[in-house]
Amino acid sequence: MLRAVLADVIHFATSKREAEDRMTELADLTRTYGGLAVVKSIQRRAKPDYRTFLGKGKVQEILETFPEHKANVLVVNEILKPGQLFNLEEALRPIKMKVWDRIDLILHIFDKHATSAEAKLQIELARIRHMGPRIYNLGAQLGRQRGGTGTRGGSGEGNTEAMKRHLREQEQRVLEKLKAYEGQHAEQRKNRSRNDFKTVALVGYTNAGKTSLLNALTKRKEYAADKLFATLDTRIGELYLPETRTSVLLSDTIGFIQGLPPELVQAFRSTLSEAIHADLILHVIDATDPHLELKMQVVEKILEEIGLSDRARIRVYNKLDDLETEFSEELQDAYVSAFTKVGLTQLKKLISKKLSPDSRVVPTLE
Ligand SMILES: Nc1nc2c(ncn2[C@@H]2O[C@H](COP(=O)(O)OP(=O)(O)OP(=O)(O)O)[C@@H](O)[C@H]2O)c(=O)[nH]1
Ligand SMILES: [Mg+2]
Repeated sequence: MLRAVLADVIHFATSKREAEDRMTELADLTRTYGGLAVVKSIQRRAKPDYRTFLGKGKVQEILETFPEHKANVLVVNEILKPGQLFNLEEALRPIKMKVWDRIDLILHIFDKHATSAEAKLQIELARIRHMGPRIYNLGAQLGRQRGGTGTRGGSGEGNTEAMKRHLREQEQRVLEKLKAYEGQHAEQRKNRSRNDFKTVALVGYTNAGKTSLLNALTKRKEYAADKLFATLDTRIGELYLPETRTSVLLSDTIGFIQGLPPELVQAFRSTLSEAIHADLILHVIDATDPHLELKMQVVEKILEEIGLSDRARIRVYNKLDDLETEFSEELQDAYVSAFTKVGLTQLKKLISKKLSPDSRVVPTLE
């Protein structure tokens, strides 16, 4: 069982509310992994300690309270620099505590939930890319620890050289295997467009209700859960549009989350390929989320990173059944509940409208 100390370092200017919400998300991630948060620590500083991320006093406190909490991993709510990870692990070695950053935790969740071979490969690639800089830094760290050059740093250097080479070779192997899947996806897409299917992709922050909407709109019954990253693969269902009496294909995929570096997003390219090639994007938003603005920005940014900023898009505000406050509705957006199915007819109308040829720019024939 994972017993975690959750630690965050925030700036003095960050509001209490924002600090608590950051911590809640980290605790949710820990719960999603199946772990227990035994300590939640928020430290205010001008900036994280460059050596150990957390201040000296905090590290000391973790060491001292160990007998009480018996935590076995420290999870830091940021991306650690390789040197910081190394120094923290050194400092916590006496109590054998592991150190993870936010990305390590997310990768562990992915790993636990992944079922398909393709998802597993993508996680492997993300892991390699997250590990890379740490290994590159290790040689330098070891060298410095031994008192700089000229001492017996040689074997350490040699080892890290071998590790770097190994990592590069692993990355190549994984990339090649993933290429085969990308080829398959491309083939499937070709068949669909030959059969004249338009494609619509559900995207959004994790836990927004994408899978629930896929289930409500199609006959599929996929796993939806109050967990982050319940879905890691692409799922596709058929959606009938009464307006135009046509069917389109609706795809669901992995949710987005803040703080994912672009290299990691890129590792999921092939899972995201349905979204990348979709005719229309449905951006699903949890209307009850107090942070919907921030989360919408996170999604927009990731869409931009995968080259989708200009794609036709509908914003779909979900969970209306659970919404207590008033909402000012915009005509171009959809307001729905996957639970009560309210708003789904209107959503389908909006989809038909966006997909019908006269609503887009028709290229002139030469
Ligand atoms: N009240 C309410 N809850 C909803 C609605 N739609 C989804 N939920 C809940 O929101 C949580 C997340 O739903 P999912 O459909 O798994 O969300 P997702 O976006 O696919 O999440 P990931 O795959 O984990 O990224 C679940 O607990 C659902 O029961 C809705 O219309 N109303
Ligand atoms: Mg899902």
